[in-house]
Amino acid sequence: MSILKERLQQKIEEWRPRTQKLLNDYRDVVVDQVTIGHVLGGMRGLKSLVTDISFLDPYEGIRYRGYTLPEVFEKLPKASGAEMPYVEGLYFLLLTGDIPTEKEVADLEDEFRKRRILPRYVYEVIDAFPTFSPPMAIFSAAILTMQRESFFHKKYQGGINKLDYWDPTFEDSLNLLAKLPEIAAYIYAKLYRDGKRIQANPNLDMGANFAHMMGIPKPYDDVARMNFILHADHEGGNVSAHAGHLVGSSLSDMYLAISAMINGLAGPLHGLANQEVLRWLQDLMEKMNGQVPTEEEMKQFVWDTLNAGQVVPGYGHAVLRKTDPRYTLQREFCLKHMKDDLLFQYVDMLYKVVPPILKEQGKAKNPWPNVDAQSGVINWHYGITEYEFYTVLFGIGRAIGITANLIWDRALGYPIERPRSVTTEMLEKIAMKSRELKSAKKGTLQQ
Ligand code: HAX
Repeated sequence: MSILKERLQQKIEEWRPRTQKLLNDYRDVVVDQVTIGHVLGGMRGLKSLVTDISFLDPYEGIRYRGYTLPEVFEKLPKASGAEMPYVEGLYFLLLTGDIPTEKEVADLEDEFRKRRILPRYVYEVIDAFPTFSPPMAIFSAAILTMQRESFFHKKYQGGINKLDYWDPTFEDSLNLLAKLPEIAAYIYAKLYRDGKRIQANPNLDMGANFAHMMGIPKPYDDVARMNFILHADHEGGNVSAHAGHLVGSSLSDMYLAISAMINGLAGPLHGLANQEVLRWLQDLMEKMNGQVPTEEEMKQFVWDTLNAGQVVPGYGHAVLRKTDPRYTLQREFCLKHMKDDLLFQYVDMLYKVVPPILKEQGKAKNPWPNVDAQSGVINWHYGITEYEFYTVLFGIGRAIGITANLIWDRALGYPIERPRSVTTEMLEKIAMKSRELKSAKKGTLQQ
């Protein structure tokens, strides 16, 4: 058994009584209250899910297993000479809550290495797509096509104790994660490099191997590591995390759940925003003939977008109420490595210009940039100018967090998700009743 699996098993056994106690002794304790605003407003802010992998504070940003992002980057082991930690180390942390040692990371790297080879039919499925297909659709289909490999599915068919569900789910997760970078690199080669792919180098860690398969020299290995780590998890309620959890809750296996998670990520209000930023900026660059706009010109461009009834991509957030620390960390990387990049200068000017405009417009609750405002420009700088591909990179990272969540969902026996829905008429009746109660109360007070 790998070090990670052994540790995970121990943690699961320690954790189970906590969940059981909450269910047995405190089942009816109120956590939050559901209002009409929640029901009609996408359940925004409603506390109704549980995950221990990460927690998002509106002002501080994400914590993975209790660690802020700067702490994660500082504490996780790094390859010699690397600026960014091993992605494998993050997976160990997300699954166990422990910062791994070099040895533990090396053991996990070895696990991924053993599971890396892509079945031939995956290449064939990717090849069968028309070349103008959106990369996220191909990515999702490539994952889905591997469902036949699911160990969980086979075990379930054969009959398996509920308490052991997490085990084949863990195996599926490692098998899938080990293959995602190669699937993504092959999609890229197929769509934009005439199918000329670079063979994986099994001696490299996940980030370095991805950079190698993309044919991009250093420091892109660090960019890949940073990218996968930053995008891994953002607690349970965002569309991709929730989609993965929801589908997995019916005991659909990892391949089905992660394909669904990828489909949720592919929406422009979620992960696709990273490529929307580039599409939007390209439009401005064309207008400016490649020159950096003045602040006044930039302001006008932002207002034109808003006045056309569109959103400014890369800005705003459903939970965050300050600049996303994932944005800040990427900005620091840009300032160190690509300060003079023209597109970075555009992005940096947006940071100055957009928040006051969104505040003045008065609609967005959070005028500050999110993770997607900065990631595209880095990939562009290192030669991935095909911006429709950027959300695939996000998808590799997010799969790291969602697979970890799904393993724990199974370990703690979370049930199939099944909230109730109501009709508009029912809501109207609830609203009327509340109004009547309020005026009756007011009448009693006045008497
Ligand atoms: N530009 C223009 N208007 C914006 C805006 C933006 N960046 N952000 C929010 N608003 C608008 C909303 O569209 C909404 O308008 P209506 O009242 O007309 O519907 C109003 O402000 C209130 O929205 P909110 O409560 O502040 O934000 P939501 O929780 O509803 O939505 C979004 C959060 C991230 C979807 C939103 O801020 C947005 O559309 N941003 C631009 C797209 C984007 O960057 N998405 C990526 C977010 C991070 C992420 O998930 N990454 O994967």
